[in-house]
Amino acid sequence: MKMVLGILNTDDAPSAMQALTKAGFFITKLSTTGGFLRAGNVTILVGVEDEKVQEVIDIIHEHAHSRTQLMPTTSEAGVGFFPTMPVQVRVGGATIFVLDVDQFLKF
Ligand code: 2BA
Repeated sequence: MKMVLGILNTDDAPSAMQALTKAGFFITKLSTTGGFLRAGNVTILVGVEDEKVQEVIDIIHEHAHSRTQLMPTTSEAGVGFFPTMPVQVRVGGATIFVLDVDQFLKF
């Protein structure tokens, strides 16, 4: 068994989760924050049999789109911080990790 851990853009997560649920997968959604942009994203956990991993990845891929986001920056000028031009950052639609599961128990 595997655990597919997907970090999704907040805008893509609802349709990806709807498609995964429709396909019969069980999902847990976590509200998370990216360490770099400090913007909200969505992390989903999907526990699946090994042969279903690719189907989960394909569904997420179908619904995840990369986009550019603006990152506000500041500079220190000796008299305090002031805003400078925001930097464009290319953010992927989804970052996926596939982990081995030792045990899967439900009580
Ligand atoms: P953030 O950490 O907010 O990163 C947003 C985007 O900023 C990244 O997009 C990447 O384009 C850029 N970025 C991140 N860290 C950087 C760094 N140290 N130097 C330069 N640019 C950097 P993605 O790579 O598509 O990542 C989207 C989100 O997925 C990330 O949000 C983070 O929450 C998660 N993520 C990506 N890779 C990860 C990893 N190896 N481990 C844990 N989380 C990861």
